[in-house]
Amino acid sequence: MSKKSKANGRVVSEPGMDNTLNMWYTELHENHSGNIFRVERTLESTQSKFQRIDVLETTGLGKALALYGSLMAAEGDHNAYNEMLAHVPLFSHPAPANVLIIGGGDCGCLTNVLKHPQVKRATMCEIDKMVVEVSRRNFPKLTRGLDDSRAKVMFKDGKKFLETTEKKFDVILLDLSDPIGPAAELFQKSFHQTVYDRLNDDGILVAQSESPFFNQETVRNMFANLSEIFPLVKLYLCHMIIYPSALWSFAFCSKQYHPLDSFDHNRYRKLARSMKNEYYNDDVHFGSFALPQFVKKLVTL
Ligand code: SPD
Repeated sequence: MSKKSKANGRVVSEPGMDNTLNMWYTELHENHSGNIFRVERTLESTQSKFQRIDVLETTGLGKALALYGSLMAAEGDHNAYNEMLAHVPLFSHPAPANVLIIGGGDCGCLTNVLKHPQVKRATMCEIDKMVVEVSRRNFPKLTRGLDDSRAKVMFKDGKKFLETTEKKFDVILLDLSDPIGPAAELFQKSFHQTVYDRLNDDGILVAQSESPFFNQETVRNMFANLSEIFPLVKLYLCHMIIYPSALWSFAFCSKQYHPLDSFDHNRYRKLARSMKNEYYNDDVHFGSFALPQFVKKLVTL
């Protein structure tokens, strides 16, 4: 029954509009499902030569970075992706002095690589300078590594760089967005062969390899290709709330070292406290290689 007063008649109001500031970021996966995060405001929105770049202040996950409408990083995701991409190979290699990151514009991987005192030089080759600039302005925790004297950042096409450099690396990390647009080339076998050639004889490559739930063909094809190049290829997982399916995969590819047999327990124990990790630890290192059956099937050739 509507409220009524003698003087004013029936009260007219729309309580459903009390909360009009009701903005949501929606990211669809395969056009049938998706992630949705509540947005307080847009902090930056710009277009670089390569892609659209947005920084959003979200309600639940703090600041978040989206490239071409796909979330890459958020303050509240516990840094799982960056820590797993960096620490799993670095604790599996006995002397990771020279590390190369291809991509990685938000600098979260670089910052984690530089938590290792064994690293003498961490080179990051990112095609889009604007991603690094936007990240530096908005994500101080992720970009801390930029101020480390061991960091060397270049703004170049990663494929061209690796095809022309004569340098060799102990560890190469492919911190890539998705296999679309110009980055697609960096997911292909010919590029992985170039990476293999630029690794030292005991080198390790880790490549992000997409969602084992939504991108099964990508995972299957990448692992088949990589297994034709590297003697040892293992898939490992992490939980990433902002990525499709919240489950993410990495390809650990090695010329010599096994990620579990070569794990350096002593070095980990010495460094664990100072690293201030939010996701990675020694148990997670080992557990991340335990695969659910549906993932195991993707990489069983
Ligand atoms: N669809 C999002 C997949 C993102 C994977 N890579 C992220 C790179 C962030 N440095």
